[in-house]
Amino acid sequence: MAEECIFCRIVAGEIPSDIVYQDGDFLAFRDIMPKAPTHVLIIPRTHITSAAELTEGQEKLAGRLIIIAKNLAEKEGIAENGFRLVINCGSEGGQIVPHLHLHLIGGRQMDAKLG
Ligand code: DGP
Repeated sequence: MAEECIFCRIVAGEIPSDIVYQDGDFLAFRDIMPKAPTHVLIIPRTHITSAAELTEGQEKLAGRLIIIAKNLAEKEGIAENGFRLVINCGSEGGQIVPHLHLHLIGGRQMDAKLG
């Protein structure tokens, strides 16, 4: 656990969150500043600063993030109409919290253009 990391503190239960999924390796909870009716963050319990820190051999972890997001999209009822998955990486990528997280966003029409 990284002491100063907000998401590590959520994993540790030190900061409350609206958890929608958890298993031994991952946690998913509702974003505190939702950009759409459904906005969930899926994170590994272990501290990985960003997607840029992923290494060869972590394919399973990276893939699980997407599978969990897809399962949650179905559970949230947004899979049929569509949804968006986003990983911001680093400062120019718009990453604010330095703990790898996948945004699952849906429940409204998304702008087709990115950025
Ligand atoms: P990013 O820009 O990709 O680093 O997005 C970080 C997201 O994390 C942002 O949408 C707001 C959310 N967030 C920040 N702090 C908290 C928190 O304490 N609880 C929850 N649930 N979400 C948070």
